[in-house]
Amino acid sequence: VSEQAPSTDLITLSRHVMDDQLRLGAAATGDLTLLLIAIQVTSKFIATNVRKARLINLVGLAGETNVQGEEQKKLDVLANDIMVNALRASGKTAVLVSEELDNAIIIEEKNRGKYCVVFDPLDGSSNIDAGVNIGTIFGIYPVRPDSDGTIGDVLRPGSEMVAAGYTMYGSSANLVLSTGSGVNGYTLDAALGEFILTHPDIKIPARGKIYSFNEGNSMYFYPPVTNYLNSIKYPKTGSPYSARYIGSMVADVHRTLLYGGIFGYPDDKKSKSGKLRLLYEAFPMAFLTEQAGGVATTGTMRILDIVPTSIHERCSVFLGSRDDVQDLTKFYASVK
Ligand code: AHM
Ligand code: MG
Repeated sequence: VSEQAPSTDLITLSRHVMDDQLRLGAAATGDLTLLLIAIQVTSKFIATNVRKARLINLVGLAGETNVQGEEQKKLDVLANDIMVNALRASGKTAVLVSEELDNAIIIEEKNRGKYCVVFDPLDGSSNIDAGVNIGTIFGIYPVRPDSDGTIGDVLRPGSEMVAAGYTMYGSSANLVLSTGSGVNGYTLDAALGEFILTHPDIKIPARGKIYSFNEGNSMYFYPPVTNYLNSIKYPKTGSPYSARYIGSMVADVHRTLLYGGIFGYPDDKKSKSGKLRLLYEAFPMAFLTEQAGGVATTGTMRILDIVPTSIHERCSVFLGSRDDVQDLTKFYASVK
Protein backbone atom coordinates (compact mmCIF):
# COMPACT_ATOMS: atom_id res chain seq x y z
CA VAL A 1 0.00 0.00 0.00
CA SER A 2 1.59 3.24 -1.08
CA GLU A 3 1.08 6.14 1.26
CA GLN A 4 0.08 9.39 -0.36
CA ALA A 5 2.05 12.48 0.58
CA PRO A 6 -0.14 14.96 2.43
CA SER A 7 -1.37 17.83 0.27
CA THR A 8 0.60 21.03 0.69
CA ASP A 9 -1.97 23.07 -1.18
CA LEU A 10 -5.15 23.09 0.87
CA ILE A 11 -8.17 25.00 -0.35
CA THR A 12 -9.65 26.58 2.74
CA LEU A 13 -13.12 28.07 2.78
CA SER A 14 -11.69 31.60 3.12
CA ARG A 15 -9.42 31.06 0.13
CA HIS A 16 -12.25 29.57 -1.89
CA VAL A 17 -14.73 32.40 -1.27
CA MET A 18 -12.01 34.99 -1.88
CA ASP A 19 -11.15 33.33 -5.22
CA ASP A 20 -14.85 33.54 -6.06
CA GLN A 21 -14.84 37.23 -5.31
CA LEU A 22 -11.76 37.82 -7.50
CA ARG A 23 -13.53 36.07 -10.35
CA LEU A 24 -16.40 38.55 -10.06
CA GLY A 25 -13.90 41.41 -10.42
CA ALA A 26 -14.90 44.99 -9.62
CA ALA A 27 -18.55 44.01 -9.23
CA ALA A 28 -17.77 42.41 -5.87
CA THR A 29 -16.99 44.68 -2.94
CA GLY A 30 -15.86 41.82 -0.74
CA ASP A 31 -18.63 42.39 1.78
CA LEU A 32 -20.28 39.04 1.17
CA THR A 33 -16.88 37.34 1.44
CA LEU A 34 -16.26 38.98 4.80
CA LEU A 35 -19.75 38.03 5.98
CA LEU A 36 -19.21 34.39 4.97
CA ILE A 37 -15.90 34.39 6.80
CA ALA A 38 -17.66 35.73 9.91
CA ILE A 39 -20.27 32.96 9.61
CA GLN A 40 -17.63 30.22 9.35
CA VAL A 41 -16.04 31.51 12.54
CA THR A 42 -19.39 31.18 14.34
CA SER A 43 -19.62 27.61 13.07
CA LYS A 44 -16.20 26.79 14.53
CA PHE A 45 -17.19 28.38 17.82
CA ILE A 46 -20.50 26.51 17.94
CA ALA A 47 -18.77 23.25 16.91
CA THR A 48 -16.37 23.53 19.87
CA ASN A 49 -19.24 24.16 22.25
CA VAL A 50 -21.25 21.23 20.90
CA ARG A 51 -18.21 19.02 21.46
CA LYS A 52 -17.59 20.30 24.96
CA ALA A 53 -21.26 20.28 25.86
CA ARG A 54 -21.28 17.19 28.01
CA LEU A 55 -18.03 17.96 29.75
CA ILE A 56 -18.84 21.45 30.80
CA ASN A 57 -22.41 20.65 31.59
CA LEU A 58 -23.93 22.87 28.95
CA VAL A 59 -26.56 20.29 28.21
CA GLY A 60 -29.70 21.02 30.11
CA LEU A 61 -32.35 23.64 30.35
CA ALA A 62 -31.49 27.29 30.00
CA GLY A 63 -31.50 28.77 33.45
CA GLU A 64 -30.14 25.64 35.11
CA THR A 65 -27.04 26.01 37.22
CA ASN A 66 -23.93 23.83 37.10
CA VAL A 67 -22.02 22.41 40.07
CA GLN A 68 -20.21 25.71 40.58
CA GLY A 69 -23.56 27.41 40.88
CA GLU A 70 -23.03 29.30 37.63
CA GLU A 71 -25.97 29.70 35.37
CA GLN A 72 -25.66 27.57 32.26
CA LYS A 73 -26.98 28.38 28.86
CA LYS A 74 -28.75 25.80 26.80
CA LEU A 75 -26.74 25.10 23.65
CA ASP A 76 -29.28 26.60 21.28
CA VAL A 77 -29.41 29.83 23.27
CA LEU A 78 -25.61 29.91 23.31
CA ALA A 79 -25.41 29.28 19.55
CA ASN A 80 -27.88 32.08 18.97
CA ASP A 81 -25.86 34.53 21.07
CA ILE A 82 -22.65 33.54 19.27
CA MET A 83 -24.25 34.24 15.90
CA VAL A 84 -25.98 37.48 16.81
CA ASN A 85 -22.80 38.91 18.33
CA ALA A 86 -20.57 37.90 15.42
CA LEU A 87 -22.99 38.98 12.71
CA ARG A 88 -23.56 42.35 14.33
CA ALA A 89 -19.81 42.87 14.86
CA SER A 90 -19.03 41.95 11.24
CA GLY A 91 -20.45 45.31 10.18
CA LYS A 92 -21.94 43.59 7.13
CA THR A 93 -25.50 42.98 8.28
CA ALA A 94 -28.65 45.09 8.47
CA VAL A 95 -31.34 42.63 9.58
CA LEU A 96 -31.05 39.35 11.50
CA VAL A 97 -33.79 36.76 11.89
CA SER A 98 -33.17 33.84 14.24
CA GLU A 99 -35.38 30.90 15.12
CA GLU A 100 -34.54 31.68 18.75
CA LEU A 101 -35.82 35.26 18.70
CA ASP A 102 -39.46 36.34 18.37
CA ASN A 103 -38.55 39.56 16.59
CA ALA A 104 -36.06 40.44 13.86
CA ILE A 105 -33.00 42.40 14.97
CA ILE A 106 -32.53 45.64 13.05
CA ILE A 107 -28.83 46.50 13.28
CA GLU A 108 -28.01 49.98 14.57
CA GLU A 109 -26.47 52.42 12.12
CA LYS A 110 -22.87 52.26 13.32
CA ASN A 111 -22.64 48.51 12.66
CA ARG A 112 -24.93 48.38 9.67
CA GLY A 113 -24.03 46.63 6.42
CA LYS A 114 -26.03 45.63 3.38
CA TYR A 115 -26.93 41.99 4.03
CA CYS A 116 -29.68 40.27 5.98
CA VAL A 117 -29.06 36.90 7.57
CA VAL A 118 -31.85 34.48 8.47
CA PHE A 119 -30.72 31.51 10.56
CA ASP A 120 -31.55 28.62 12.80
CA PRO A 121 -28.56 28.66 15.16
CA LEU A 122 -28.90 25.05 16.31
CA ASP A 123 -31.44 22.99 14.46
CA GLY A 124 -32.49 19.57 15.67
CA SER A 125 -31.78 20.48 19.26
CA SER A 126 -34.06 17.74 20.57
CA ASN A 127 -31.25 15.42 19.40
CA ILE A 128 -28.47 17.03 21.45
CA ASP A 129 -28.67 14.83 24.51
CA ALA A 130 -28.40 11.68 22.40
CA GLY A 131 -25.29 12.93 20.61
CA VAL A 132 -27.04 12.86 17.24
CA ASN A 133 -25.98 15.29 14.50
CA ILE A 134 -27.33 18.82 14.74
CA GLY A 135 -26.60 21.89 12.69
CA THR A 136 -26.78 25.60 11.93
CA ILE A 137 -28.77 26.71 8.87
CA PHE A 138 -28.46 30.15 7.26
CA GLY A 139 -29.61 32.19 4.28
CA ILE A 140 -28.44 35.61 3.12
CA TYR A 141 -30.41 38.35 1.35
CA PRO A 142 -28.95 41.62 0.13
CA VAL A 143 -30.96 44.59 1.47
CA ARG A 144 -33.18 46.02 -1.24
CA PRO A 145 -31.83 49.05 -3.07
CA ASP A 146 -32.46 52.20 -0.99
CA SER A 147 -33.38 50.24 2.12
CA ASP A 148 -31.58 50.77 5.41
CA GLY A 149 -32.72 47.37 6.58
CA THR A 150 -36.31 46.59 7.51
CA ILE A 151 -38.38 43.48 7.93
CA GLY A 152 -39.41 43.91 4.29
CA ASP A 153 -35.87 42.97 3.28
CA VAL A 154 -36.39 39.42 4.53
CA LEU A 155 -40.05 38.94 3.58
CA ARG A 156 -38.93 38.06 0.07
CA PRO A 157 -38.88 34.84 -1.95
CA GLY A 158 -35.96 32.52 -1.30
CA SER A 159 -34.95 32.91 -4.94
CA GLU A 160 -33.72 36.40 -3.99
CA MET A 161 -31.15 35.00 -1.56
CA VAL A 162 -27.52 35.43 -2.66
CA ALA A 163 -26.14 32.64 -0.51
CA ALA A 164 -27.30 29.84 1.76
CA GLY A 165 -25.70 27.03 3.70
CA TYR A 166 -25.52 24.92 6.78
CA THR A 167 -22.95 23.51 9.13
CA MET A 168 -23.51 20.01 10.44
CA TYR A 169 -21.96 19.14 13.78
CA GLY A 170 -21.28 15.42 13.68
CA SER A 171 -18.19 13.26 13.87
CA SER A 172 -16.67 16.23 12.07
CA ALA A 173 -18.10 19.69 11.34
CA ASN A 174 -19.16 20.03 7.71
CA LEU A 175 -20.04 23.38 6.18
CA VAL A 176 -22.02 23.23 2.95
CA LEU A 177 -22.36 26.49 1.05
CA SER A 178 -23.77 27.94 -2.14
CA THR A 179 -23.32 31.47 -3.38
CA GLY A 180 -25.51 30.77 -6.37
CA SER A 181 -23.07 28.91 -8.60
CA GLY A 182 -23.15 25.35 -7.37
CA VAL A 183 -22.67 23.83 -3.93
CA ASN A 184 -19.40 23.14 -2.13
CA GLY A 185 -18.75 21.19 1.05
CA TYR A 186 -15.95 21.89 3.53
CA THR A 187 -14.80 19.83 6.48
CA LEU A 188 -13.33 21.39 9.60
CA ASP A 189 -9.75 20.28 10.17
CA ALA A 190 -9.74 20.61 13.94
CA ALA A 191 -5.94 20.77 14.15
CA LEU A 192 -5.72 23.62 11.64
CA GLY A 193 -8.95 25.25 12.75
CA GLU A 194 -9.87 25.69 9.09
CA PHE A 195 -12.69 24.45 6.90
CA ILE A 196 -11.07 22.59 3.98
CA LEU A 197 -12.76 22.03 0.62
CA THR A 198 -13.57 18.31 0.66
CA HIS A 199 -16.75 18.09 -1.44
CA PRO A 200 -16.38 20.37 -4.48
CA ASP A 201 -19.41 20.91 -6.71
CA ILE A 202 -21.92 18.62 -4.99
CA LYS A 203 -24.57 17.27 -7.37
CA ILE A 204 -27.59 15.24 -6.20
CA PRO A 205 -28.06 12.03 -8.18
CA ALA A 206 -31.07 12.39 -10.52
CA ARG A 207 -32.75 9.49 -8.69
CA GLY A 208 -32.03 7.94 -5.33
CA LYS A 209 -33.32 4.96 -3.40
CA ILE A 210 -33.89 6.45 0.05
CA TYR A 211 -36.95 8.18 1.50
CA SER A 212 -36.80 10.28 4.64
CA PHE A 213 -40.12 11.14 6.31
CA ASN A 214 -41.39 10.97 9.89
CA GLU A 215 -43.81 8.14 9.20
CA GLY A 216 -45.03 8.37 12.76
CA ASN A 217 -47.26 11.09 11.34
CA SER A 218 -48.78 8.71 8.75
CA MET A 219 -52.29 8.85 10.22
CA TYR A 220 -52.34 12.60 9.58
CA PHE A 221 -50.86 12.53 6.05
CA TYR A 222 -53.00 13.63 3.10
CA PRO A 223 -53.61 11.11 0.26
CA PRO A 224 -50.90 12.36 -2.16
CA VAL A 225 -48.22 11.70 0.46
CA THR A 226 -49.66 8.35 1.55
CA ASN A 227 -50.05 7.22 -2.04
CA TYR A 228 -46.57 8.34 -2.98
CA LEU A 229 -45.03 6.54 0.01
CA ASN A 230 -46.94 3.38 -0.87
CA SER A 231 -45.64 3.59 -4.44
CA ILE A 232 -42.02 3.47 -3.27
CA LYS A 233 -42.60 0.91 -0.50
CA TYR A 234 -44.64 -1.47 -2.67
CA PRO A 235 -43.27 -0.84 -6.18
CA LYS A 236 -44.87 -2.67 -9.11
CA THR A 237 -41.37 -3.46 -10.38
CA GLY A 238 -37.92 -3.36 -8.79
CA SER A 239 -37.09 -3.12 -5.12
CA PRO A 240 -38.59 -0.80 -2.52
CA TYR A 241 -36.81 2.31 -1.22
CA SER A 242 -34.88 2.29 2.04
CA ALA A 243 -36.04 4.42 4.97
CA ARG A 244 -33.61 6.79 6.69
CA TYR A 245 -34.84 9.44 9.10
CA ILE A 246 -32.60 11.12 11.60
CA GLY A 247 -34.98 13.85 12.71
CA SER A 248 -32.33 16.53 12.28
CA MET A 249 -33.03 18.43 9.09
CA VAL A 250 -29.38 19.26 8.49
CA ALA A 251 -28.34 15.61 8.72
CA ASP A 252 -31.28 14.35 6.66
CA VAL A 253 -30.68 16.96 3.95
CA HIS A 254 -26.92 16.37 3.99
CA ARG A 255 -27.43 12.68 3.29
CA THR A 256 -29.97 13.52 0.59
CA LEU A 257 -27.52 15.89 -1.15
CA LEU A 258 -24.81 13.24 -1.16
CA TYR A 259 -26.78 10.03 -1.78
CA GLY A 260 -29.97 11.27 -3.42
CA GLY A 261 -33.54 10.26 -2.65
CA ILE A 262 -36.29 12.35 -1.11
CA PHE A 263 -36.67 14.16 2.21
CA GLY A 264 -40.14 15.30 3.20
CA TYR A 265 -41.88 17.11 6.00
CA PRO A 266 -45.38 17.64 4.63
CA ASP A 267 -48.26 19.68 5.95
CA ASP A 268 -50.90 17.29 7.26
CA LYS A 269 -54.23 17.08 9.09
CA LYS A 270 -52.54 18.01 12.35
CA SER A 271 -49.91 20.52 11.25
CA LYS A 272 -51.76 22.67 8.76
CA SER A 273 -48.60 24.35 7.46
CA GLY A 274 -46.17 21.56 8.21
CA LYS A 275 -43.45 21.94 10.81
CA LEU A 276 -40.40 23.39 9.15
CA ARG A 277 -39.83 27.13 9.06
CA LEU A 278 -39.86 28.81 5.68
CA LEU A 279 -37.24 31.53 6.10
CA TYR A 280 -34.36 29.77 7.84
CA GLU A 281 -35.04 26.07 7.22
CA ALA A 282 -36.95 25.56 3.97
CA PHE A 283 -35.47 28.42 1.90
CA PRO A 284 -31.76 27.73 2.56
CA MET A 285 -32.20 23.98 2.04
CA ALA A 286 -34.27 24.56 -1.12
CA PHE A 287 -31.59 26.94 -2.41
CA LEU A 288 -28.86 24.35 -1.84
CA THR A 289 -30.97 21.55 -3.33
CA GLU A 290 -31.63 23.46 -6.54
CA GLN A 291 -28.00 24.54 -6.78
CA ALA A 292 -27.05 20.85 -6.53
CA GLY A 293 -29.41 19.98 -9.40
CA GLY A 294 -32.33 18.75 -7.29
CA VAL A 295 -35.90 19.94 -6.76
CA ALA A 296 -37.59 21.51 -3.72
CA THR A 297 -41.35 21.86 -3.60
CA THR A 298 -44.29 22.18 -1.22
CA GLY A 299 -45.98 19.49 -3.32
CA THR A 300 -47.77 22.09 -5.41
CA MET A 301 -45.26 24.93 -5.82
CA ARG A 302 -41.54 25.69 -5.93
CA ILE A 303 -40.44 26.55 -2.39
CA LEU A 304 -38.12 29.37 -3.51
CA ASP A 305 -41.09 31.18 -5.11
CA ILE A 306 -43.06 31.51 -1.87
CA VAL A 307 -43.44 35.11 -0.69
CA PRO A 308 -43.26 35.05 3.12
CA THR A 309 -45.73 37.12 5.08
CA SER A 310 -44.16 36.64 8.51
CA ILE A 311 -40.68 35.72 9.67
CA HIS A 312 -41.48 32.50 11.53
CA GLU A 313 -44.03 31.00 9.14
CA ARG A 314 -43.91 27.31 8.26
CA CYS A 315 -44.29 25.42 5.02
CA SER A 316 -44.59 21.95 3.61
CA VAL A 317 -41.23 20.65 2.34
CA PHE A 318 -40.18 17.95 -0.13
CA LEU A 319 -36.70 18.06 -1.57
CA GLY A 320 -34.09 15.87 -3.15
CA SER A 321 -33.40 14.01 -6.37
CA ARG A 322 -35.13 15.49 -9.41
CA ASP A 323 -36.91 12.30 -10.49
CA ASP A 324 -38.01 11.31 -7.00
CA VAL A 325 -39.50 14.72 -6.22
CA GLN A 326 -41.20 14.80 -9.63
CA ASP A 327 -42.78 11.40 -8.88
CA LEU A 328 -44.21 12.88 -5.69
CA THR A 329 -45.59 16.00 -7.37
CA LYS A 330 -47.46 13.79 -9.84
CA PHE A 331 -49.51 12.47 -6.91
CA TYR A 332 -50.38 16.05 -5.95
CA ALA A 333 -51.20 16.97 -9.55
CA SER A 334 -53.60 14.03 -9.88
CA VAL A 335 -55.79 15.30 -6.98
CA LYS A 336 -58.02 18.03 -8.19
P1 AHM B 1 -36.39 22.33 15.78
O1 AHM B 1 -36.15 23.61 15.04
O2 AHM B 1 -37.33 22.50 16.94
O3 AHM B 1 -35.11 21.63 16.14
O4 AHM B 1 -37.23 21.40 14.79
C1 AHM B 1 -36.79 21.21 13.50
C2 AHM B 1 -36.46 19.76 13.31
C3 AHM B 1 -35.77 19.48 12.02
O5 AHM B 1 -34.39 19.46 12.17
C4 AHM B 1 -36.27 18.10 11.66
O6 AHM B 1 -36.30 17.92 10.27
C5 AHM B 1 -37.65 18.08 12.25
O7 AHM B 1 -37.67 19.05 13.27
C6 AHM B 1 -37.99 16.76 12.84
O8 AHM B 1 -39.28 16.81 13.36
P2 AHM B 1 -40.00 15.54 13.98
O9 AHM B 1 -39.36 15.28 15.31
O10 AHM B 1 -41.43 15.96 14.10
O11 AHM B 1 -39.82 14.41 13.01
MG1 MG C 1 -35.11 24.43 13.70
